Amino acid sequence: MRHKRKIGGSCAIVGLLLGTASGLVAAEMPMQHPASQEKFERLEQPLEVKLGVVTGGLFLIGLELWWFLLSQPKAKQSTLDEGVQMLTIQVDGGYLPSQVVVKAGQPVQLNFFRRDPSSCLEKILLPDFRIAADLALNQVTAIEFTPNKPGEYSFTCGMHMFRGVVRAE
Ligand SMILES: [Cu+2]
Repeated sequence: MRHKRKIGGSCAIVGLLLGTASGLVAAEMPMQHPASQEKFERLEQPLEVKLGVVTGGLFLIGLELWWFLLSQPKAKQSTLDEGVQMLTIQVDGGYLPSQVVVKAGQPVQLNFFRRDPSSCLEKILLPDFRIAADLALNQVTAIEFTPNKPGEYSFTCGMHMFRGVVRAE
């Protein structure tokens, strides 16, 4: 299931790029070649094809927005262990859960369990706490910090491609 999500995400990105690219090409062609405009008009594709490209592009853009903005899994609450708020985060094609909720002013321990071999996810960054750590494959790496103020603190992979949020309340 997790794998399907990952593949779906890549497909959505590729689809968006293709949709945007073909849309841009279609839109810019006549402007870039004003001299050959007549030629283009004669060879022009039927309206249905254009509408299809536009509709497809819009659909893919919508899919992309949904993917990144609305399909986020629900935030997970931490559990308390000897005064430390503990949470395990699976690192596999992203972060699961990608949103966690903790109490401000109390120490937090995030246990990152990296299952994904891709080098993209080998580093974890928490810029708000000046933390940068390597995640060993198939091992749990504990990251500890204390969010003193309520707010949202993000954690990302080394290249900021994957992102998660710690919400301190
Ligand atoms: Cu990355």
